[in-house]
Amino acid sequence: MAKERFDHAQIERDAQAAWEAADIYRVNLTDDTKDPYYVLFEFPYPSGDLHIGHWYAFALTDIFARMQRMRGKNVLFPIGFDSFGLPAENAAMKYGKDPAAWTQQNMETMRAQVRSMGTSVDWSKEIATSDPTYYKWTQWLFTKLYEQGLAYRKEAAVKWCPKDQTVLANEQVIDGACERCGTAVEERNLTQWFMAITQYADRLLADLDPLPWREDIKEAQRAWIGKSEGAKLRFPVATSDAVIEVFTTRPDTIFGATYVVLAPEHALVSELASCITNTDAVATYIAATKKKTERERQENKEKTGVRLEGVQAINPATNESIPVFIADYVLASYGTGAVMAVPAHDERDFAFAQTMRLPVRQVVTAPTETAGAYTGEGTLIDSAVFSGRDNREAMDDIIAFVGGEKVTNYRLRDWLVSRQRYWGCPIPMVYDPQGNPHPIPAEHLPWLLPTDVAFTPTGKSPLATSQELHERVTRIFGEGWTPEYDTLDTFVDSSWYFTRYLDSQNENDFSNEVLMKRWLPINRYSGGSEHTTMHLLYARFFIKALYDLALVPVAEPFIERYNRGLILGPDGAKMSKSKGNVVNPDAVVKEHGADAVRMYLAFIGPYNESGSYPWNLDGVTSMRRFLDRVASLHASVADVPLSPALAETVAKTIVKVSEDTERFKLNTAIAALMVLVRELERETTVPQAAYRTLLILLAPYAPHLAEHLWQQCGETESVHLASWPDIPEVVATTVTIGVQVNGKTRGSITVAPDASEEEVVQVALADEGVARALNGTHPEKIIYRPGRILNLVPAKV
Ligand code: ANZ
Repeated sequence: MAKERFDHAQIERDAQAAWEAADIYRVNLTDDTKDPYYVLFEFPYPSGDLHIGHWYAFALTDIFARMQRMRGKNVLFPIGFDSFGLPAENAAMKYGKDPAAWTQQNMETMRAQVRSMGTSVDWSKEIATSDPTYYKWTQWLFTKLYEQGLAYRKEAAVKWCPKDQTVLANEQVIDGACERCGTAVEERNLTQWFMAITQYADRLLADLDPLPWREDIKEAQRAWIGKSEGAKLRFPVATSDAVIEVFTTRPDTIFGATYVVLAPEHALVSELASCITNTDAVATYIAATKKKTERERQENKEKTGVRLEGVQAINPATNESIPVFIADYVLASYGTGAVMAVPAHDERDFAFAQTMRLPVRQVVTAPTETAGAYTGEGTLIDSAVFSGRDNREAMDDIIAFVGGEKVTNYRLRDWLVSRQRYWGCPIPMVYDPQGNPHPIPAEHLPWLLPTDVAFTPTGKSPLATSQELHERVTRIFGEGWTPEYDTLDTFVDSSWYFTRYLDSQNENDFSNEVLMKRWLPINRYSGGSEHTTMHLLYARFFIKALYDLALVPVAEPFIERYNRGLILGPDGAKMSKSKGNVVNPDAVVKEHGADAVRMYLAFIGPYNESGSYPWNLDGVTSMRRFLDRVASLHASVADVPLSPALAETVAKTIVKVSEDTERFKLNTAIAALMVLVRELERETTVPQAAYRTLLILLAPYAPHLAEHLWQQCGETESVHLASWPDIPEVVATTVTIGVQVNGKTRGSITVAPDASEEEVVQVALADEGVARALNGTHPEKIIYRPGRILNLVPAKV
């Protein structure tokens, strides 16, 4: 049956204009007749162009926000811009553009694009982190943390590109070279600002346990914090009175420690210089290490290192004299920066011992012969008086025997927040003539970013070139006082933005105490999995610190967290400009309509799982056809009663769409809508009550078309203000069918016993396991035994 194609452009324009005119998405934060519900998505960086990933992030969260609103919640669903950051500065350098103007212009473009999606965000709460009215409070909060000793200065190494004359982020160092120009990077020491996140390590861990987050997200945070219980043991240097302190989680293996390894940067290397006889080799190795990032050093590559000739250490358990090495697999910043190496029971030590042809001494029995290191538990052997004991049980006694102490170590480092960059929040500090730091008093905030700066890299922070900044400091603080030139990591800006949405115009406070009590913590926060560790952990730390200062009423910012998957290019590779596989949503929206794009993205796979899905234009087209079918049904609608069978399908659809949308399983919710539409198409006259329910259930997914059809039903109020149907108790008469792909069971689905083959296939395609097995291909052959089993055979490649 040929279906008429509705005019999406017209429908979208009308709907968006009507919503704006009636301001239906503005939330009254003080309304206490409804339950508050705070839905948040990660605010975007205004890069200037909304890509399909933004759609995936915003439009799908919007589906959930819309349903919550229709279910009677008072929904806060805000948007803002994370508008400080490097690209604005790069544009300034490349094209001579003013970063502020460039950013403004990009925000303007993006606002229009976000509107085109048909999102229900409340624009009245908008914030931009680069706006002085916002960063005034970033600065004020920084000074509060400084007063608590939670922001402090110390010297730290940074990666430095001598050609570009700039500090590089870790991600900008590739194989020891600058990402942009390929020059070998160097290391420099700079005095920089840090936040004492490590003081909160234990609380960040403990408070994670009760959160209803996906276990893998929690696990990633735990691993990032990396709490590790072990011991500090002392290995005296034989030829001097120096002592090498090692951190180990396996003190039980000390009788097998046949050498010691220092990080190349370890202070002892220079202290022992007079004993070292192979100085040149050592210096060369240290220079090579400086070019690598910590991440590169931890990669599982072949181990390298250099022996410190002339230096020997004493194993305190065996009293044997053992060699000492430097090797880059030992990191200066972890533990004590030195390890006792036990090649028989540690993989990295084993690999190193193989390369260096060092002895391997087993001290824990292994249940079976192993080719590499045995890292499991067992009975101690070759361990003097401890031989024969269980390794775990003997642990404490061995620590005492060698005079060591138990310690807890964390992988988490304090958070380096200084950036030698222009387009960021100025760190609100000044220095007196003696060089002591002082926070800038509140009456001088916002401490404005100067505009008379040179962007050409000179090796100094761009702020150092500002005449105005110098004059400002002298005028306010006096002769000899100097400004801080660094700006803050943008992760500081984004660690508290969600509190600002509650009172974005407040000139006297960073947020509003009463509203924070009512609206925090955030009910559901959706975002990208790349933010699992840094942003999510920083925000949790920040809120805990502010909680301790009695500035916020909660110690955890987010109740639920949903990480979305990734939309890949049509070729299945990660979308990137260089690969030329970036999908421009504007063109697709123009052609097929915003609703079809929203629904396609919702149908592509479960939203709250870490899958990645290739973009497929055919999928958008078929979603559009589905919407055309919904529109065409309208002609057959009449006020007739529902048959009992149809009433049951409607009831089941309500249950399925409500439950699945609630858990962000948007794909299976859509599959249920498809089943209902198929049923309605079978009726010669479509009962009005059933059709109206369909439109309400569809409204969060296809907000424009649902609005249009709702008005056609004679309604004058928006469908988005309609009440979600009550969720009926369904006495289920369903069957469960096993689904095979190529004869292998990949999932099971639940459908009505009389479901058609087409419906069954539709539901099966939405099943996660099945979709994964099909891997983006379409089944060529379908074998269906009604009510029992479905076998899908994909086309051969
Ligand atoms: C001896 C040993 C024997 C170890 C054995 C392990 C197994 P986590 O769990 O990550 O804390 N280590 C200590 N400091 C290090 C550093 N700065 N750089 C690289 N490696 C370091 O791991 C702690 C273990 O990692 C320590 O325990 C140490 O090796 C190594 F059968 O000591 B072990």
